[in-house]
Formats: sequence, structure tokens, C-alpha cells
Amino acid sequence: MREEVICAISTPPGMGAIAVIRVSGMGSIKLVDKLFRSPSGKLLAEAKPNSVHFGRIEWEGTLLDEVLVSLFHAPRSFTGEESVEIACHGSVYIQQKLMELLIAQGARLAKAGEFTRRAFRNGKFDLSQAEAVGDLIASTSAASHRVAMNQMRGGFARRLTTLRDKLLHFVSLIELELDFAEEDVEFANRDELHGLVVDIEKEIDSLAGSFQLGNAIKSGIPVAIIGDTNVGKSTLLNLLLQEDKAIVSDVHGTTRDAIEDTMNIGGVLFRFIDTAGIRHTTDAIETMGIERTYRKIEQASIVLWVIDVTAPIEKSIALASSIVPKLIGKEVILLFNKSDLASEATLQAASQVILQAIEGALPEVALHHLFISAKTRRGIDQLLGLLVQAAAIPLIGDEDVIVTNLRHYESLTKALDAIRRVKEGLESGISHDLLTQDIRECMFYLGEITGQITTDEVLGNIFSQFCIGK
Ligand SMILES: Nc1nc2c(ncn2[C@@H]2O[C@H](COP(=O)(O)OP(=O)(O)OP(=O)(O)O)[C@@H](O)[C@H]2O)c(=O)[nH]1
Ligand SMILES: [Mg+2]
Repeated sequence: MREEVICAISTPPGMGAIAVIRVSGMGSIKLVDKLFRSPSGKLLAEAKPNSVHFGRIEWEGTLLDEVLVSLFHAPRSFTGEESVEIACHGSVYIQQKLMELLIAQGARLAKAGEFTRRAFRNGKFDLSQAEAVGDLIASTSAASHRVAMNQMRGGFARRLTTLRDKLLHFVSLIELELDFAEEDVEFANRDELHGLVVDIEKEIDSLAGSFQLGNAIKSGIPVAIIGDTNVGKSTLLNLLLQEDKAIVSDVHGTTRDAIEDTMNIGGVLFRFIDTAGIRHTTDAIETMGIERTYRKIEQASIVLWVIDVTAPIEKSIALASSIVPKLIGKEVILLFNKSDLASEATLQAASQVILQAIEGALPEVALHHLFISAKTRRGIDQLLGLLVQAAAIPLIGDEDVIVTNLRHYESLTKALDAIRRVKEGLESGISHDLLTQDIRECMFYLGEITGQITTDEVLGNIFSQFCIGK
């Protein structure tokens, strides 16, 4: 199929030292030749394949810019097609003018993700690898970079393809048996098939199980900042994000909605969530906010429970009864805030009483506690250390596959259901047809992840989330 030549600015919008414009599709080099003048007068079309050239972009006798042009001959390019990358000066005017000139010569503005989509179609990589390109660009921490890089290198795709091939082998044998139904032969050894199915179930289960970690790595580990009103939750959020994100005031009940943002600390991405302070109130909107706080606690893996050491101790203890049941299974860090306003003796005494009360109610949770001041930054460095420790992100090796993509997770869950039905079917001796149907279903969902089975709609959906120029 002959593809149109597409072009797009592939560097971020706006001014920069340089910008890169990508052109791809058969005829790209000839198209750029119409605008490019090399010092020797030689045409790009006659230049050595896969080489870089200095020259000028001119139109109607006017010099637009001096540029570097990289030539890629098919299939040795990102898209697998003939491509050109023009590195020009990063002026907004030059970038726009150059795009206009390329379009005037017959190129079309690329759609979002179109370069990657073409690369996928030309077999440069499978769908999960194409999606990893997007993740790689978006990665903001060492862990998310590593996970995306592993996926892009194809470890995930290889594992899925191997599983699929094994199933295909068996399903063909069983289908062959169907052709010989009268003879009652068994080409596919049932014990072997059962062993294989058990292995596959384990493997899919472990891939699906990695999603919780993968999601935390990609979207940030959820950390809820909770407590009574006016204890300094929003002040702490702003301090952690190094930004004035939430309104701070000495009015109780200032924050009513959950406010969140991510921050990279020690190579780990955290998603901090400031919440409405928990108290008894008759205000309808505040009540809705407090309900949200409880939901955020449920979603969080780490809870920062902020306590104002200058507030009456009974208040904190009373609050414990409503919060404590929600904290089981979470990492909880108690923060005795506003320590700048209390003497060390008061701090020690108050914290002892509160800790005892909470520890009594939460025997199975490992409680950490710190004296902090969101005002003077006391204890904040220790808090950052504790957070990284509590995040407990395991070291990710080169070969580790961790699922970070919701689409992959959903397909894996469906594949897991199907393979479990195959296992049960084998154990109960169901008919050949039903067995092959379940095996084929499992293969279908595995194929959905790598793109062996996709619809245009699914592809459109995936690639439209990319930016233009990717
Ligand atoms: N002295 C001192 N004041 C603090 C500290 N942390 C917060 N404050 C003050 O305490 C008041 C309440 O702070 P916020 O951050 O708005 O408290 P909050 O917990 O978000 O309150 P709500 O949103 O109402 O639940 C503000 O006046 C802050 O400046 C601290 O460590 N020391
Ligand atoms: Mg607040």
C-alpha cells in the first residue's frame, strides 16, 4: 500500500534551541529535496542512504534556515518507511514556515501517533511495544522508565507470543481429533495439556498480579494526607509538592475537595492527595468532602495521618475510632505537626498518649511516627526517607515484566478466566468443541495485547492518546 507522506514537529511546542521536523512515507526525500540546497548542489535523493547532510532551506529565493537533514531509507527508520528528519533552529516562525512549505510540496500533517502507528503496521514492533514508546516518553521516575524500557524491548510481547504459540499447537491437535471423531483418537495428550494449562494460568496470573505495582509506578504511589481540620494537611501538601497547590488558612474546614498531584522523591513517583479534614459538621458540602476523604484513604497505599500537637489530645483520640478501621493493610505514618509551637516535654507527653491509643486499636499495622513542622520543615527530610522506604518499590531487573497498562490488565484478566475454564473443562472432561472454544478465547485475549488481533477502533483509540509528531 502506498502511504501518503506525513510531516509533524516532533519536538515540544514553542521556542527551543533546535526543533526536529519528521517527514515519513515513500517520496519523503524527493519532497524535501524541493526545499533543500546543499553546499555542493547535490540532491538528497542521490546521497548515500542513511546519512546526515548540512544545507539550507530556501523558498522563492529566500533563506529560511540552515539545517541538518537525516535521511532514512526504508526499512531502516522508526516507521519502517523512507523518512527524513530536519533539525532546524527552534524558532516558532521557522518551525511553522517549514511545516507550511512541506505541506505546500504535498506532505500532509500527521495525526496523533501516526508515526508510531505506521511503525506498528510495518512490523517494527508489536502493539504493547508501541504503547511502551508512549510510556517511555511520559516516564518521570527511574522505575517507570525501567518498566517502559523493558516493555519496549519486547520481553512482555515475547512471553505472550510464546504462551499463544503453545496454545495454538494444542488447539490444532484437538481440532484434528474432531476431524477423526469416529475413530476416537487422541492426538493431544491430555496430561500434557493439563500441565501446560496450569503453567499458563500461573504465568498469566503473575502478569496480571504485577499490575498493582505497575500502576503505582506509572501513576505514582497514592499517599493520602488525612486528619482533623486545621492540623496543617494542606500546608504539608504544598511543602511536599514544592508548590502552592492547596489553599491554607486557619479556618477549620478550608479544604473540601481532594487535591492531588505527583512528585518524584528519591527516584520514586508519589501521588500526594490532600483531603478534607475529618470532623462532625452540618455543612452538606463539607460532609461530601469528608466522604471523599474516606474513599481516598481506601485507595491509598500510604497514609500520612497529621495531628496538631497544640490541639486537645481527646480530639485526636476521638477521631481514631472512625479512621482506624480503614487503615488495615496500609503503611501508616503519624505526623505530630506544629511541633514548633510546643515544648519538647509537651510533644513527648501528647504523642505518647495518642500513640498508645492508636497502637492499641491497630495492633497489626506497623506505625511510624515523626515530629514535624510544616512551617519550619522540621522532620521533613526524615519523612521523605520514610516515604521512600514505605513505598517498597522492588528493584526491577532487565528481564522483569510489569504490567502498567489498564488495557493489557483487562485483557489478561479475561485470558485468565478463559484458561481457568480450560483447566476445569479438562478436569471434568467436557466436549472437544467447548474446550477448543475456551482455548481460542484465551488466545484471542493474549493476541489483543500484542496487536495480533485488533480492530481499527482499538488502534485508533490507542494511537490518538499519543501526541502529534510521535
Ligand atoms: N506554627 C505552625 N503552623 C502551622 C503548621 N502547619 C500548618 N500551620 C498553620 O495551621 C493552619 C491550618 O493549616 P492548613 O494547612 O490549612 O490545615 P488543614 O489541615 O489543611 O486544614 P483543613 O483544610 O481545614 O482541614 C494555617 O494557618 C497554617 O499556616 C506548623 O507546622 N506550624
Ligand atoms: Mg486543608
